[in-house]
Amino acid sequence: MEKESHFFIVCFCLFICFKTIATEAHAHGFTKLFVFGDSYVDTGNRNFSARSWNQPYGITLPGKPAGHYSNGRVFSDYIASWMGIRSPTPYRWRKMENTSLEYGMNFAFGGTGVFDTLVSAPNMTIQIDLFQRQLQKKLYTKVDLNSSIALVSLAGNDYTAYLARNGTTEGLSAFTKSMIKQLGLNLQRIQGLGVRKIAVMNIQPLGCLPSETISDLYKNCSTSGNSVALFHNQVLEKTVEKLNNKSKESVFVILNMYKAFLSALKKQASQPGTLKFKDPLRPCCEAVSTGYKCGNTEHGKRMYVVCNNPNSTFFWDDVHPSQAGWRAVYLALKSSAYSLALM
Ligand SMILES: *[C@@H]1O[C@H](CO)[C@@H](O)[C@H](O)[C@H]1NC(C)=O
Ligand SMILES: *[C@@H]1O[C@H](CO)[C@@H](O)[C@H](O)[C@H]1NC(C)=O
Ligand SMILES: *[C@@H]1O[C@H](CO)[C@@H](O)[C@H](O)[C@H]1NC(C)=O
Ligand SMILES: *[C@@H]1O[C@H](CO)[C@@H](O)[C@H](O)[C@H]1NC(C)=O
Ligand SMILES: *[C@@H]1O[C@H](CO)[C@@H](O)[C@H](O)[C@H]1NC(C)=O
Ligand SMILES: *[C@@H]1O[C@H](CO)[C@@H](O)[C@H](O)[C@H]1NC(C)=O
Ligand SMILES: *[C@@H]1O[C@H](CO)[C@@H](O)[C@H](O)[C@H]1NC(C)=O
Ligand SMILES: CC(=O)N[C@H]1CO[C@H](CO)[C@@H](O)[C@@H]1O
Repeated sequence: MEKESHFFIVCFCLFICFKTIATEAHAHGFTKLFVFGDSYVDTGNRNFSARSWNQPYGITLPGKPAGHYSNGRVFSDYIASWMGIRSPTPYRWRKMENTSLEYGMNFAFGGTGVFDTLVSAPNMTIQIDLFQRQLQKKLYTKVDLNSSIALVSLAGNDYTAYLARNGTTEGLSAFTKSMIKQLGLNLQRIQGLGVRKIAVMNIQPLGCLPSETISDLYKNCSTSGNSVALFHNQVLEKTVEKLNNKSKESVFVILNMYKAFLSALKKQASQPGTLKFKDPLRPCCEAVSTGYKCGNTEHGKRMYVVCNNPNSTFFWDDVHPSQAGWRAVYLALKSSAYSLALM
């Protein structure tokens, strides 16, 4: 009972708050967005046991937890905004009253990967199955899909799971190759269903995540972490190039998150109108000690601390950018020549 009313209040807030993000109407000729991925793009598919539904997530927008792994918006919200549409409804809420399916659907689940990870939620294959089922129900037509974008954010949790299960980075390059091989097959499947453009996020500089830099008091990115990401991105680029060579027009576009993260982290105050993050690798929400994460409580006591102004940090928690961080990443991508290929 209590959970249910909480659910409706949250939905209503999301509806009001995330509605305001759409500014330009169908700015680039695309009308729908379908999202596959993890916490970087999930807008509420996980159940209430996930930390995205706990305090202090959502503290900036909508002011309470709303299933986003950030203090507010996540990356998919910004892509929807770029398209001039409302952020697509999460799969989990597709049957809610007042849920519009007009802008597409979000199939992303925080914690998931190309392969199965430490979180038992739908992997990429299952997410595409869910999408296919909506098409079988004729919720979206071929014409709809021909003016749609698919956004793909996966692989980060595959690495987390590999390291947790295996303990070392030995054999990691073989793992990268087999994972991207599967990712490539999945991308072809999305293409085969008729989606016009498929934007694939490459992997962020893993060595710069607060979970990696905490041991160094958030001073320097780890070069070994970043080289894993660089190798991943190299293999991904080749795979995507091959897929594009096979199709008549370039269906696949890589969004260079690696470059965009680094550029956003380096932003200087001298550039007017842009954000400057003072201690860029330090997250806003920090656990009080190892073994805890932002959002954890014990006997009702918070096991984390939150900074004074979440708008002033690039990272929100140990692995996720803040809303301000995502905005800076989005602006960096928008200004890079490569992302123009999406238009
Ligand atoms: C995805 O999940 C399904 C169901 O749990 C599982 O059968 C399948 O092997 C997984 N796919 C991959 C590529 O790991
Ligand atoms: C919530 O989701 C997690 C991960 O998918 C799952 O293990 C758990 O059983 C779910 N809990 C409820 C109450 O549905
Ligand atoms: C998709 O749209 C493009 C551009 O509007 C058009 O050239 C193409 O024929 C369409 N394809 C399908 C399958 O409708
Ligand atoms: C762990 O590393 C070993 C040695 O490189 C490799 O053979 C094995 O496949 C790895 N385990 C997993 C789960 O990938
Ligand atoms: C770490 O960062 C500090 C200050 O930013 C810098 O002086 C130092 O050279 C860096 N160390 C390494 C190993 O990169
Ligand atoms: C894709 O096609 C271009 C031009 O034909 C070619 O130079 C390139 O090697 C191809 N890439 C791959 C990965 O096959
Ligand atoms: C943080 O940013 C949001 C959105 O840009 C704004 O609405 C809010 O007032 C800001 N909060 C603070 C404390 O500056
Ligand atoms: C906020 C909002 O749009 N509410 C609408 C929900 O749906 C009912 C019935 O379809 C409308 O009457 C409300 O205006």
